[in-house]
Amino acid sequence: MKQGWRWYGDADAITLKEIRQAGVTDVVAALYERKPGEVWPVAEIKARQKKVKDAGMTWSVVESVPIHEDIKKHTGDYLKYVENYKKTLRNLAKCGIKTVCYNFMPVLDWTRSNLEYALPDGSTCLEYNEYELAGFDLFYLKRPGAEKEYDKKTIARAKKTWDKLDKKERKRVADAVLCGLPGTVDDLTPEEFLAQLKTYEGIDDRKLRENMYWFLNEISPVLDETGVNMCIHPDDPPHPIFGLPRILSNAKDIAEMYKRCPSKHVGLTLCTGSLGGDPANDAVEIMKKFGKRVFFCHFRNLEYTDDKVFHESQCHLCGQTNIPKLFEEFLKEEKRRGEKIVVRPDHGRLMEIDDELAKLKGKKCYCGYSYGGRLIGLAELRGLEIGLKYAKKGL
Ligand code: DNO
Repeated sequence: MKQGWRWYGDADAITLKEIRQAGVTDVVAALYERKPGEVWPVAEIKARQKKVKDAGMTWSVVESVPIHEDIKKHTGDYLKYVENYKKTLRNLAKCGIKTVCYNFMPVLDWTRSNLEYALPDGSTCLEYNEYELAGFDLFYLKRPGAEKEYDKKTIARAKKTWDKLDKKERKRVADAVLCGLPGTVDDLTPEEFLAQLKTYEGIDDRKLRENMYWFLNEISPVLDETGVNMCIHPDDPPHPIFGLPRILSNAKDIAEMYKRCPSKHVGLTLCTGSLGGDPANDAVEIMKKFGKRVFFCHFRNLEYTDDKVFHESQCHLCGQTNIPKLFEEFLKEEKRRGEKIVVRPDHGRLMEIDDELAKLKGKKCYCGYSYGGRLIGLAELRGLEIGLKYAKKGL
C-alpha cells in the first residue's frame, strides 16, 4: 500500500511535518476554500501541491471535488457545474493528480449522532445510533411525513431513546447532524436543513441513480482522455436517512453503477467503515468482486453495541470487518495491477495526546481526524501488510 493521510490544509491542527513522521508518503487533500461547482485553478492546485512536495510527500488523491446539489438533482445550473467539474478534472490532471474521491449523498455527507463517544480508557470516538437519529428527525426536527418512513417498532424505540436524553444531549445529536463533521459543506440551522430536504421532493431512489449515471457518463470522455480515476465514496450510513435516497450503499449498487457507467475510470473508494454501517455488507466480497476498479481505500472498523448502534473500533483491524482477510485481497489486486494503491487510516480515536497537542497549538483537530488515533491506525495497517507479506511470500 501507499501510506496515505488526509490533510485539511493550513487550517489543520496537524502539520505536514507531523504527517510525514507518521510514515506517510501520499497526502490526501483538496482545495477546501473552493465551493462546490467552482473551477479549481491550476495555480491554486500547484501551490498546494508544492507545500506537500516541500514537506517530502506527494499530493496524490483529492478528497473531495464535491458535486454541486444541482448536478445531483439535475436541475438549475447543472450543465454549467458539470462543465466546471470537467475543467477541474483537466486542471488536476495537468498537475499529475489523477485520483478523485467524491460522494453522491444528497444534502449531508457522512452522518453520526455522537462525536464524543467515550471508550473505557477515556479516549473518544464517533458513534452512530439509529434511534437517536430517528428521535431527532421525529421529535426535534419534526420533519413533515417522517413518521411514515419508520416502522412502528423503530418509532417506539426512538421515542423511548429521545425521552431519555436531556436538553444537552439532544443538542449534541442535532449539532452532530447539522454542523459537526468535516465534509459538511455548510453548517445548517434546522429550518435551513428542512428547506434543503424539501428541494429533494420528487427525487426518488431511481431518479437520483439516473442523475448520477448521467453525470458519470457525461464526464467519462474527460476521464478517458486524462486518465483521472473517479472513486465514489460509499454512503455513510449506507441507507436512506431523513427521507433522502442513498444509492451507493452495497454490492448491488456498485454493480449497477459499474454496469451503467462502463468507463474503466469510474470506480470506488473502498471505505470499510461506511460499508460496515450495514452488517449485511461484506467488504471482503466487495473487494474480491469489484477490486479492479478500487482506486483508493479508507480502512477502519466498527463495533456494534446494539442493533443499529455502532461506534468506531479501538483498533483499526478489529471489529465488524475482517480487515486482515480484506488486506489479502487488496494485496492480490495490487499484485495483479503491478501498482500500489493509496490507503489512509480513516478516522481515529481522540486521545490524551490529542488534547495536549490542541492545548499547545491552540487548534483542535477535525472530528475523526486526530493525530494519536490515526497514528496507531496507520501503524497497525503497516504491521498487517508486513506480516501478511512475510507469512505469504506469494503476496
Ligand atoms: C469522512 C469522509 C467523507 C468523505 C466524503 C467523500 O470521514 O470519509 O467525508 O471524504 O464523503 O466525498
